[in-house]
Amino acid sequence: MLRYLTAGESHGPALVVIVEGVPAGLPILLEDVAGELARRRLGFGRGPRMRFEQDEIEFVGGVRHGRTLGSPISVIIRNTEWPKWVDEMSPAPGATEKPLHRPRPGHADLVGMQKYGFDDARDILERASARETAARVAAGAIAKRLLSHVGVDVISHVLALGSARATTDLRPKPSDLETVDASPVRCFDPESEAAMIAAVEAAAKAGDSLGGVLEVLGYGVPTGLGSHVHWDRRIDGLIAQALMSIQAMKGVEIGDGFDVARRPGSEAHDEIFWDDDTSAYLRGSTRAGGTEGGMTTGDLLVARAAMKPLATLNRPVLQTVDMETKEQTVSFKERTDVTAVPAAGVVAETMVALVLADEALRKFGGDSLTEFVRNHDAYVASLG
Ligand code: EPS
Repeated sequence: MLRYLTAGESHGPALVVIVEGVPAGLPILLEDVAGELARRRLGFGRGPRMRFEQDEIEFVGGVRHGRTLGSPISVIIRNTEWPKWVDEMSPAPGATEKPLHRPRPGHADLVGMQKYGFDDARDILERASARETAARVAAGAIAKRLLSHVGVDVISHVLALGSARATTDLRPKPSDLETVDASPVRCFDPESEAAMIAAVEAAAKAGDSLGGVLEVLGYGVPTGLGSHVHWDRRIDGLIAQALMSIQAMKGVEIGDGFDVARRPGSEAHDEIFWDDDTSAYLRGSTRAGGTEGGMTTGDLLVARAAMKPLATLNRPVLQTVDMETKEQTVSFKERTDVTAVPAAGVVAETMVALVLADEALRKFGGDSLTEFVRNHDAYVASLG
């Protein structure tokens, strides 16, 4: 329904994304994409590159006069860092003078070199880098615009950074997103924010890195996206795969996730009520995260992802092997972020929005935005 493909290396000339399946007539501006890309650069703990690199973007297909044509949309994101890398990353025949052969534990370096037959880790790390998520976020900006026409908002916030965790159960609403983005760690709980900032400062001082947990919330998601009929149509499975595909993610929970496993059945589910005022079914809780039987229930969608600390350390201490000499050593040093958890929340929104847009297109179809919205509205009305 909605397909997308990214290309490009972290220090190459540009990243490119092609998004196919977006209905015609969707208003979209370069500013919409630029705004999401700017959000992805947010966050205390990111490295210097985030300060000096601009995401220079251009539509190279699929958009005319501020709206989509129904044809594949292509966005190019130029790396303003490229001039410094022209020789090192040149596509012309040649060789590097600085091959990297002390692979970082926790990164794609070693296994990538083994699998693809390279002896320079740069041949792997350039594509494994989370810079690639800029291209996903450009696609996600388009998915979010589409979803906004059927009343869906996807937002995120940070629940934990290292051992500092949010102490309240407060969840931001779409109208709170500016407040979340204004927090240096994208945390909605002001009391925990200070502890998170302190954790990043301490890690930076130690030359170390930090992971964390982020939560994605989907508001206004229609009932019945995904399906119970087959394993690869289950929306919770699709969301888990999409979130886990983000670089450095090691765990995903839908709703209360692992905590549900510790409760008896009588306390583990979202009970069903009828609301006379709105003539709709109501749930008193979000334990299942807005999914049941592989379908969205129409309630708040809740998904969390756990990110491991970045594998590149400013003070490399992790043991590795020099692949040329087989001597025990420490991994090579690359410029890096202390943490990218606040930015990863924006990438996680993107991935969930892309899954929801894909499933909404599968359910409602439509070659034009008008048709898509009409089909959605008729279905929602039919639910009574
Ligand atoms: C990254 C390392 C850093 C990050 C980069 C991802 O890049 P550099 O080594 O060039 O400073 O800044 O992230 C981005 C450029 C981005 O846009 O997110 C890594 O090793 O994955």
